[in-house]
Amino acid sequence: MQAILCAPGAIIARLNPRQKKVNNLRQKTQHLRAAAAPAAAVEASELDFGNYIADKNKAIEQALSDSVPEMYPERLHESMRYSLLAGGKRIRPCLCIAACELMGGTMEVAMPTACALEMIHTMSLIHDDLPSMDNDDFRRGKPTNHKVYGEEMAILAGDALLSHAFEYIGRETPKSVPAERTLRVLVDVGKCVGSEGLVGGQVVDIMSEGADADEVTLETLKYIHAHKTGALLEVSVTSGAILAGAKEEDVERLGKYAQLIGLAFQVVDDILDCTQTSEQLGKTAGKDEAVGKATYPSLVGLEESKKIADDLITEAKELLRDYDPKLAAPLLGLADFIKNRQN
Ligand code: GRG
Repeated sequence: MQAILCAPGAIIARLNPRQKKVNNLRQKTQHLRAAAAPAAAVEASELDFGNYIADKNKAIEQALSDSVPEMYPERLHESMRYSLLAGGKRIRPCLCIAACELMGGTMEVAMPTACALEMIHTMSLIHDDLPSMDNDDFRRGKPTNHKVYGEEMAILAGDALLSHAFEYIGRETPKSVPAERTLRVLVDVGKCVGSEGLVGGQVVDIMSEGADADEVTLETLKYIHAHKTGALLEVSVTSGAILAGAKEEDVERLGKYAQLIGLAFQVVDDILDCTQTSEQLGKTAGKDEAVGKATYPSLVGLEESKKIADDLITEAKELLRDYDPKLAAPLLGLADFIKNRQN
């Protein structure tokens, strides 16, 4: 999380004119564009990415369903399963499995952690949609958890998914994986969820929302993106690599790849929020503008935002250049998928 993460310092820089900030952003992202101009672009070779994702997603859906059985108290488990099995692109589990396989591991080794990451992601969506947070009625094309099960149950289903995630990694990771690798994954995932990760990003996001969008600095926006969204994507990749027994330099390199796709993911998310319909997104579109949120399109415009996302993805793929193209193809494809996704 270190390289593209800027501590916000002061959350709001007052008297900071919009144009100055736009220029500032252009300057600050210049290095991204400069660095992202390789002699020959790195591409996913010979992989039918559609088939690859379909295969992985089928296995992930089954494993997710098995991970939270229907049991007593029925209503709680139904609520957990409602959101966990509501669809979703399953990007985090796919990243975990693809990184594990690239580093010589297997899908079976990564699957418990892959499921746990999706449990954590799902619980963060359930809590994010609550009336006290974003107050959303739709998610993944369905009524949000609290709309169906009520607020108390939605909070508790999220809590249960969060604790189950850690139990699941510890209990279900195959015993062939050395315990210190599993322990490291548990520590890393815990860190990326807490005050230095997702929760920290959400808090800064909430604190920034009350402010005039013109007064939110680029540093703050980057902090929010890197923590709220990037942290979980990063640990998805690095945990897969760690479980496979990757060398430290590979874990670090893949972590950098993940930081770049993580930022691109959020830039694309900002773009989609103002270009897609609610039907296309499966959640309320246009919310950022409605609540006056600072986003990449609001700061630098739509075209510049697309360019920034493109450059981040190109740079991320460049980091995979030294790996066997066949083995790296899934992570290359996932980077493109993040750039080109429509929801
Ligand atoms: C994690 C303890 C804990 C608390 C949660 C509410 C909260 C704290 C954080 C909010 C995190 C949040 C909602 C981040 C947004 C991340 C994001 C861009 C989600 C959309 O991800 P996709 O596009 O969604 O992968 P699908 O539905 O495809 O899985």
